[in-house]
Amino acid sequence: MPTFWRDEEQALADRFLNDGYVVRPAESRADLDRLRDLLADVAASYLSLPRAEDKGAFLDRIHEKVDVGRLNELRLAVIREMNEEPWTRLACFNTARCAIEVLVGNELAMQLRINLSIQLPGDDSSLLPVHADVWSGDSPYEVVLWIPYVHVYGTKTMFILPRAEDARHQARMGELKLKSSDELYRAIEPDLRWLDIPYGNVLLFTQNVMHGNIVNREPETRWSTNCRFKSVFSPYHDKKLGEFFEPILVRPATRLGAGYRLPSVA
Ligand SMILES: O=C(O)CCC(=O)C(=O)O
Ligand SMILES: [Fe+2]
Repeated sequence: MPTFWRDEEQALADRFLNDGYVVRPAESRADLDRLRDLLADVAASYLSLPRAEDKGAFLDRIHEKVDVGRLNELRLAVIREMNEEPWTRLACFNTARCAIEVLVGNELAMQLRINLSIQLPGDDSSLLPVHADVWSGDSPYEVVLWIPYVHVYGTKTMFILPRAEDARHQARMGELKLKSSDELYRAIEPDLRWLDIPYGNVLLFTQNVMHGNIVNREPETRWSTNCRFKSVFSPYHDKKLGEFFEPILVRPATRLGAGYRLPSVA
């Protein structure tokens, strides 16, 4: 039987299946820059600072302007403004649209609200210890588009457990009777990948594998957004269509099919 995959799409799919993630250049640098600039300008306005010339450097050094006490307020303000702008979800999608169509499908549901994570150096108040989102109500059919707005590396990035290692550790979790996420972290630590992602690239990953972050010990602040996509007809879990997800691309044949009624013969 001939493969129905195109070569380059097959290569992308294989990489994703093998590792559980792929890092690739943003498909639209203009959309990525526009998102980054929005984050920087909204943060500047919230902190009553002039708009920065170099938006990336401003984001990297935001810890010089805001302390942990006010961080959550800032984060919520930026999330609100980002989600009020009508163009931001489309811009996110445009950074990875072809890859998402290859990895997830071309009839898609997208998360309604984009999440933002800001991690100041030394801040232990906004951590996401090792987890797989599917353990807490996400559908295993979801793929996360994770976009960094600064160069992320070392402890400033997130870690992920590649699929094979994840399967090995998940198989042993019952027998190890790990009592805390700290113990779990110590067990998987040797196999973790710390994703070094220069600005200009995006990450797509499955939240079926373990991932998370630790205290950022680098001298710069991390800024990233995450947003989930799934095939519109794949099974939903706690995060429902219409509440958490919204269809963004439904093809004509599906519309025709969904709206069709057989003529009544009675
Ligand atoms: O941003 C991070 O460090 C973790 C993100 C995460 O856990 C997620 O998007 O599911
Ligand atoms: Fe997660």
